[in-house]
Amino acid sequence: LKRVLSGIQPSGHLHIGNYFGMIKRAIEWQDKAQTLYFIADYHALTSIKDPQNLRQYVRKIAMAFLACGLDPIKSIFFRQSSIPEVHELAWILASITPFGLLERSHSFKDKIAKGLSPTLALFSYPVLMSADILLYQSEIIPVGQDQKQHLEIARDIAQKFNNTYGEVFRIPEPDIQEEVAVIPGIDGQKMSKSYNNTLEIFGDPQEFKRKVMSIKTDSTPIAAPKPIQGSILASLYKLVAQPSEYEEFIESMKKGGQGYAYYKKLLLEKLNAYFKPIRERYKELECNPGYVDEVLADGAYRARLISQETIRKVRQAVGLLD
Ligand code: AQP
Repeated sequence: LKRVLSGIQPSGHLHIGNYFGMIKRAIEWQDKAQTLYFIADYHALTSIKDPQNLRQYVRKIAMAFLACGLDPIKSIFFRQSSIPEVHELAWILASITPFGLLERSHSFKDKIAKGLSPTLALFSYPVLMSADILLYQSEIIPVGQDQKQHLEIARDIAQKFNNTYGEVFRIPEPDIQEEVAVIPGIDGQKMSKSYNNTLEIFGDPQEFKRKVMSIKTDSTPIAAPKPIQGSILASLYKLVAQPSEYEEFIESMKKGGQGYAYYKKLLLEKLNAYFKPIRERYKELECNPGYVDEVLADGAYRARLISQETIRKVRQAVGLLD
């Protein structure tokens, strides 16, 4: 069986970009591969400085992933910080990582442009992410397009390690689905917590409605045909509707005669119908905090069996073990 791994940062609330870009695909892999999914709480420390917030986000992201269909028997589901070996590996990988490789990271530059302070941790994020992947000998990494460069860095580091010390690591591959690689936010940029343009799946329903109704559109008059190319409404509708419903939707837009509010309401209904069962499961999980703790403890135990085996090989390879 192939080994599939992915992670999500508990740095805010789960949005539909995370769901369609990564989680949905991650859930599909559960029946075809050995799957490991984790809550990247060490990574979240680069942006979340309030301990109480971090605790809450970890719990909410864990419930969200479970509600979306993560099966804790089929998948190993754990917190990144439950596995200390990841830091040992990150240090060893850092020792062979060229500075210039990290200097080219778009994500680092973007995050600084968005106002995050340029800490050492933010700069070396791709090294810790490489350790996350390689520690579990992962082969397939379902992610959104924004993680593509990080995956390339992980591949480079794994190859460099193998060339220097002998074959220890499998070389991971990104699994990026073209149609959902970049889900647009309500302003048309990539949906992202830090752009404040997200549609949060488990947030307040009124706020969800308000955000859907404020999706950016052009100023085409009501009677005029609406452009499909670049339409955020059409892109989002396609994610949650049947193909025939989507065809009807865009045919109607092309014909004209309705204002944008009409299409926004259709989208809102479809989104709510799509996420209804997932939201119901989330509500059930909220009533059962002990269950989430148990799942994460069991996942940590199973993840650690793999991480300890890898770290032994790594220590041997680099000369830290006799
Ligand atoms: N808009 C998106 N379209 C497709 N995939 C997306 N992902 C995030 N946004 C989109 C994918 O979701 C997974 C988990 O994301 P994350 O929370 O670990 O990282 P992120 O990319 O930092 O999420 P945000 O909302 O974009 O946060 P900020 O603003 O902090 O950067 C990843 O696989 C990601 O590709």
